[in-house]
Amino acid sequence: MKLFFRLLRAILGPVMLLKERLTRPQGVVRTAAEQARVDTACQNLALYQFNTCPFCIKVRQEMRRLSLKVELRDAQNSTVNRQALLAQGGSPKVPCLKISNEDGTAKWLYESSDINRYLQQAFAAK
Ligand SMILES: N[C@@H](CCC(=O)N[C@@H](CS)C(=O)NCC(=O)O)C(=O)O
Repeated sequence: MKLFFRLLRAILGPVMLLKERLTRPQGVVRTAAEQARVDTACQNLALYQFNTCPFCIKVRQEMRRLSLKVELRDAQNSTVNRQALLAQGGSPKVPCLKISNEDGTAKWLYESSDINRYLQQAFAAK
């Protein structure tokens, strides 16, 4: 059974990554000053994710559509990232967006739809 799922993942993974590449959205274009402001704001964000998780791909595509440079943290192959996600976020589930605050606290936002809604509200053109 384990082997079956491993095989399924091995086949579907590259297909999903190819589809992600082929359907890559055009990012919104901002003025240089506005993009610099957005880039600075994105330094407070990190996406814990798996490369071939469809929900993570959905969030990555939204980040591309909004032209957001958000650090991606592999929670599948990196023990450090996986442990941080579980210990600080409370669940090993991905995608999860870590939103760091100036005072050192952080919010761990789960659920791809909620993450995309947050990104749209924070970064979509007004
Ligand atoms: N409803 C969630 C589904 C997320 C989900 O099922 N993620 C899977 C990977 S594709 C996961 O984290 N599985 C590991 C786990 O639940 O511990 C969303 O839209 O973000």
